[in-house]
Amino acid sequence: MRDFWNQVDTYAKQWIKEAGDRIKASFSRELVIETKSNPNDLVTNMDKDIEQFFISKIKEVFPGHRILGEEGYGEKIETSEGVIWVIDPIDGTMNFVHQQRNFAISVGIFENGVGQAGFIYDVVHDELYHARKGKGAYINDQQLPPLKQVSIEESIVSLNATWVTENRRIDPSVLSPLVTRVRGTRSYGSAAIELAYVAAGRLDAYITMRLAPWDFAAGKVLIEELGGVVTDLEGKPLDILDRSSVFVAKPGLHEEILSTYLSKYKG
Ligand code: 2AM
Ligand code: CA
Ligand code: CA
Ligand code: CA
Repeated sequence: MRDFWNQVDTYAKQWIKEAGDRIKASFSRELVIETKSNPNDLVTNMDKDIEQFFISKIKEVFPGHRILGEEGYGEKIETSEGVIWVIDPIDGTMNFVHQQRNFAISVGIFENGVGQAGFIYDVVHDELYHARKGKGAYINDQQLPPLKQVSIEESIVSLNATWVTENRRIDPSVLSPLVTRVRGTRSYGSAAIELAYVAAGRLDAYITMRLAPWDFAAGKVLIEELGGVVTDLEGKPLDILDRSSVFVAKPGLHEEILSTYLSKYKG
């Protein structure tokens, strides 16, 4: 069994690096940009190309594994049995298009609903965040220490300004007192990068109102391996097959923000 997961890990890393090289090579070519659900929801030929690249590799080496990907080239998945690769080929497509940075490849591998491996690759910085359940978490070859407790006053919380202005998902009065109290707020525009930064201790918490499984799958494995807490905004566990709000934080800080601020949120 250990050999099996080592093999999965080795292939995953190799394919993620290859996918990163394909993305870097695309910087010198013109992108084909389309919109999805609304004019700000972008998808490019590279999002599709990278997802198809992963699917062809996985199908070749692990034909029994199933794949859930944002661009829909995987299969329709209704149960969490067996091994499922949850893939976001480019997380932060808007950043990819406008900035050519602050995007990542995100791959989470689950077995019977339990996260076994997580990979977030910040292609431009060549930083691969990865974790294996029970075996530690790393940035490239450097092992990450367990997450430590921190007070609200000393914490940096990542959230989008949308959630403290009028929007249809959360009353602005829930999070604005938290924003006033924390040391600072940030927003990077890539859920995967924000989750990786919580794992690395660069952020203390991340709050967002709607993510899909491919946005949080890898980050959940990474953060939980380091003792961080991953739930929705009501404090409930995330289902790896469902869209959800997401609240991740260092231990202690999670409980404090949940009881002091998020208890006022009605989902
Ligand atoms: P994406 O770039 O893979 O679409 C942007 O704030 C973050 O939210 C990104 O991680 C983005 O992932 C994600 N996201 C989820 N649903 C989205 C949507 N409908 N439109 C834009 N970004 C979305
Ligand atoms: Ca998208
Ligand atoms: Ca995404
Ligand atoms: Ca994406």
